[in-house]
Amino acid sequence: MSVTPEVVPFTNGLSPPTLLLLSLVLVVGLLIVITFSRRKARFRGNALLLVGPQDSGKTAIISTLAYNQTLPSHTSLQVNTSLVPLSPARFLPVVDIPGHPRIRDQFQEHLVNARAVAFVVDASTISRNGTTVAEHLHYVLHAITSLPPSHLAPSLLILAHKCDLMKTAASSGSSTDVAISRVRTILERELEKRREAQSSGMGVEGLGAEGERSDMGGLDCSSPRGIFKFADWEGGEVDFAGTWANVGELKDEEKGTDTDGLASLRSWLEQLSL
Ligand SMILES: Nc1nc2c(ncn2[C@@H]2O[C@H](COP(=O)(O)OP(=O)(O)O)[C@@H](O)[C@H]2O)c(=O)[nH]1
Ligand SMILES: [Mg+2]
Repeated sequence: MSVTPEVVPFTNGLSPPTLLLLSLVLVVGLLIVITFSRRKARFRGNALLLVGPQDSGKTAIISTLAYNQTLPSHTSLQVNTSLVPLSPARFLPVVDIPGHPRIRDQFQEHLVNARAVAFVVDASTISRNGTTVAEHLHYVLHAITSLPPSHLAPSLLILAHKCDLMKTAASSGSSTDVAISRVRTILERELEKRREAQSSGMGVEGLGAEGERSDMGGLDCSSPRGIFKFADWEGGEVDFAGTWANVGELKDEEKGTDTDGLASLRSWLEQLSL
């Protein structure tokens, strides 16, 4: 004798208001799950990229961070990666991307793995090189703002480096403050020139011989009339720090408490939740 099991819908015995409530809870639950999974899907890498013009000091910075010494300098034509110890048991992959125009395009490949980007500027020569340094920075700003929406933009730090070479009058404050304000002012002025040239349809200088990129974006600002200011940059927050690497030219009394000149970079890295 076979027994046919009676199929009872589980909703039996539930009053319509309860049913309505149940389906509401279900829909809200689903929405929450979808939102969270979307958020999780936004990807951000874990590396620090060191970019910037040739000879600005990127290799000196990475070797000081990784090995506590600067190695004899040679023009590098290769991307360099090192694991840098942060606080105990935390290691940060740092990628040094040479500024040579032919190699700097590799920046974009590494950008997808970046938690942070440090644009290294030689503060002692920025007054002379402002235009070309700004052109390079424009390229970096453009690349950051062109990341797909599935990516969280990396944090951006502009390093006014070689602060030890800044000749400052005693009255004008510490050499790092002077270096930072000079780098900020000059780059803002040069980037504003590029933005203005673009918006008036004149186009801007291309990047080296490899191609005109007058369509490069990345300079949008929320300020009145869109004037370029780092504080108003729509691509995210831009931080500044002043550093120097110990290349053996500093006397002990000039070093103060910062023994290798990179304390401000280290503390910036510590506050990123890596
Ligand atoms: N005085 C001084 N020289 C530096 C500093 N950092 C780097 N240099 C020198 O600047 C030159 C270029 O540095 P390097 O790290 O090779 O620059 P990169 O091309 O950006 O990798 C080398 O001769 C370094 O010794 C610094 O903070 N102060
Ligand atoms: Mg180098």
